[in-house]
Amino acid sequence: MAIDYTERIPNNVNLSNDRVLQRALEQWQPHFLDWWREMGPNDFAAHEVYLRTAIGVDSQGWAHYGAVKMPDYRWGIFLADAIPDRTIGFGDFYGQPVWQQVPGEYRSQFRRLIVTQGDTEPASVEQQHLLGHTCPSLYDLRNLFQVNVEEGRHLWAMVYLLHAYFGRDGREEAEELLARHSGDPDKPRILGTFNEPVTDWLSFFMFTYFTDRDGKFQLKSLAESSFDPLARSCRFMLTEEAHHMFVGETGVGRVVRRTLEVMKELGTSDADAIRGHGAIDLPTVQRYINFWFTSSLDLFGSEISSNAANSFASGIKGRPDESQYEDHVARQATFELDLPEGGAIRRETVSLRTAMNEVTRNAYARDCDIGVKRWNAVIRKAGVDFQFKLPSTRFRRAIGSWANVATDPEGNLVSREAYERDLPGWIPSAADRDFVKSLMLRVTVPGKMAGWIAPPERGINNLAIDYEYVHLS
Ligand code: BYC
Repeated sequence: MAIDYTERIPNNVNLSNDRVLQRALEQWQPHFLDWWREMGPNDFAAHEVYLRTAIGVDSQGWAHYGAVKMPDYRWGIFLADAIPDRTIGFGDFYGQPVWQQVPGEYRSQFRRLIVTQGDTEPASVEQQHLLGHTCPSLYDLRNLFQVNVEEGRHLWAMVYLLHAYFGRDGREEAEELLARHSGDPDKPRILGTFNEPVTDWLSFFMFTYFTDRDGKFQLKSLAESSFDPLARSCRFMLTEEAHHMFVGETGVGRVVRRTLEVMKELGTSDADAIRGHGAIDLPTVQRYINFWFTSSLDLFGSEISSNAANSFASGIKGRPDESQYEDHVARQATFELDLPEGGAIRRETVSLRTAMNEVTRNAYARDCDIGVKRWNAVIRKAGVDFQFKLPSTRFRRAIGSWANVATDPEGNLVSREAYERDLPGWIPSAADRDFVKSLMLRVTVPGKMAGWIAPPERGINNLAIDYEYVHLS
């Protein structure tokens, strides 16, 4: 169904046919806009930004590009088209028709997942609240704002589901989504990573590479859901999410390219010399990778989880790309994993259903490695003897079986003392962060880049790199 932009809330869910729901969402809308003004990139509210907006949900040309002031962005409710006669693709109800309503017995489980998903969206906007002030170029500034407005829209996607299918509880949860704030000591965001500050652009690129990729895998799992409106919301969100990971992969890649240029110019790999020349040495980039990859691994939950088993059994949340598996019921299937036990590592066989978080985490880690290999290929081509490596999924974990287990980045058990001693060299130290922050000086001349990052290969939507993507004057 086409998106109706004549409505106060653009939508393709026939909102005007349900006056009660429409009114409830129209009451939430000003609260969202107040939140955006307070917690979003509001210092740039008066400037036009070259943004894409969804105009349809099909694969051809869903996006329209144009100059928009962010508060005028048309946030709305867009579901991917329904798949006719879709049936449940996994779990105990495998093969039965998908649900258009939430069955009472699964209501709280669905609500918990939708709230958790919804909570991450405004959280990320809050984390990036002030980044615009230190943009390395107008191109990057525009990308930041594109990511921000789309995260705002993803919040709308979850709020629609809460309002439309969870009655009063859902409306209260929708209010709470605007009341919790990233890093707030009293009312923090639900998941750990979304309370980490993102105050420099290297962290932003790492966040969009690693943390948005968790978004990709969680959305893929929810896109399999037996609750069809949730599945359709997530399918459309996935199309928007791809750009965020592109920003991360190319962002880190451009940092690496610039560092390689400086290394070549100076004829050295000495970190101090590279830093002295205003670029970020590769070991520092590796430490940022270590930090953001491990923090994002926690977002998949525990290795062994009864929540995950229940969600799979009832068809609430599947595996990403469920269709690639042969056994969609997984009642008898088992899964082997390594667990820490009394200072040693033990291989254990558990029910596959309880290990669904680990299955998804492993798929995520493999996907993360693809970009790392691309960055490494650029380094190799430059003739530099250095390669990035993802740390082990056991390293620096705060959630699950490996939480608070002392390991090195390779995943070998080490003493607590050795861990405490070596950790500052494995993740960004205060000095690393201060150095990276010292580079964050705003560059806003069209086409110009800060000295620590190479230009992108091409502009947005086939425009030139020196196009004025944000009108600051
Ligand atoms: N921090 O059985 P467990 C995105 C909680 S990112 C704090 O281990 P379960 C985006 C868990 O909630 C994608 N708490 O795991 C990216 C549970 O609490 P309750 C976001 C954590 O339940 C960038 C308890 O521990 N979407 O879209 O199987 C920018 C035991 O849970 C953490 C989703 O996450 C943590 N890291 O799975 C913008 C999808 N991990 O309920 C956006 C929805 C676990 O007992 N969420 N806990 O109080 C889920 O599917 C699941 O809630 C989880 C955990 C995968 C997070």
